Amino acid sequence: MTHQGSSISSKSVSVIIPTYQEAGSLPTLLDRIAAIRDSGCDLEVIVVDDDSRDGTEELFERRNNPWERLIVRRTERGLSSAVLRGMDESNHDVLLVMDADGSHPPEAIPAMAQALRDGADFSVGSRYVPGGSTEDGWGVLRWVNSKIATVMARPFTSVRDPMSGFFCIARSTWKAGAELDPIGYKIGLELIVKCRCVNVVEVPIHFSTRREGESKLTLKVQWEYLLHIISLCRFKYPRLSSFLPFALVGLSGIAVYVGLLAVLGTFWSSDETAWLRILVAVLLTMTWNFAWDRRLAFWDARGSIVRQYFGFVAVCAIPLLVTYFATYFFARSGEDTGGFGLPTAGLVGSVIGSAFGLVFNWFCNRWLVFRQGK
Ligand SMILES: Nc1nc2c(ncn2[C@@H]2O[C@H](COP(=O)(O)OP(=O)(O)O)[C@@H](O)[C@H]2O)c(=O)[nH]1
Ligand SMILES: [Mg+2]
Repeated sequence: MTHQGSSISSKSVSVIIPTYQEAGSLPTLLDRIAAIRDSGCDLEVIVVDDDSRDGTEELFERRNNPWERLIVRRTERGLSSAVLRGMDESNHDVLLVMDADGSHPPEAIPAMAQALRDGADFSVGSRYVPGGSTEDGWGVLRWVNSKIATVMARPFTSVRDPMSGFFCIARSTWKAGAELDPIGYKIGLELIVKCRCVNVVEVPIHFSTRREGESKLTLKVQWEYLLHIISLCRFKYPRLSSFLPFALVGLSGIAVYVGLLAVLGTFWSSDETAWLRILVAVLLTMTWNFAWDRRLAFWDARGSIVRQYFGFVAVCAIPLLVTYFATYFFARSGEDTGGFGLPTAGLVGSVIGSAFGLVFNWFCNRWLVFRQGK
């Protein structure tokens, strides 16, 4: 979907800056932004600070400029929700988000806003397009990190630098999008996906290394990024995001089943009760699959867990029957030709039953057992 980017006539930009402990960097940044304003780009600045208590509030009191606003959140925390808060409080048609640490050059703001007026759905200050660059001195680890994160964003956008954190979107595009989930650190990527931005323009920037304060890129942030990618997959590719985990859980079920038979066999080896052993292993494996499928493949289902469980077991019974009859058929045809023993027939039968079950169970579970909520 392309939005009405070209209908944005306003020259005014709301610059939103989330901050945590950035009092050291803010004065220079605000001065650079003020210089852009003086050169004819009408803008307001909204800084959303998470109760840093580092002099940020005093700084704004001293500056006392009507176009520079500070919002201090006393109880809430988090980069993405801070950005959303700033967007909520903004007044102009063009919204631009940037870091406070000086890594994003505010001098690129007019070009990024112009890209929207020229019809883009979204514009990014980009390190990885011709003319863009990164300041030397990035550790190898940080570079690898950024590259991996970028590759993981590939299924959602072909933008070369979706991670820069320096981006611009029209209010109308944001409002027309799906509800946003401020999970994780990459609200830019969230906006591209949820607001279905197709025409994304990259404006080359020189990305500086922060001079003051510390980066918040921690292990926790990386874990949250992974969860964020999963949630975006579920939004953009709902079928695939359900079927793939379903297939993997199915595979794990084979290992669980074989393992259970082996373990049960060590202390319960009577031949007469072999059928009972198999039944116990089958039931436990089904329960294993149910628990994981419910979490990973049918995360969005509504309804009672008991009903779901019995539905799941009932659906499983059909591929088990297929396996049984296929095994029986091949064992019989083996008898006639003298070539097919029972273990081989069992193997062929279970491969057929599993392949059938993979497709059949997924469809039945998706449409009958784990029905989606509204
Ligand atoms: N309000 C708010 N801002 C944050 C939070 N975490 C990071 N920031 C700000 O978000 C921007 C990006 O964070 P930064 O540490 O530079 O991340 P990096 O560029 O990936 O190293 C900076 O301006 C931070 O001050 C947070 O929890 N709340
Ligand atoms: Mg930064």
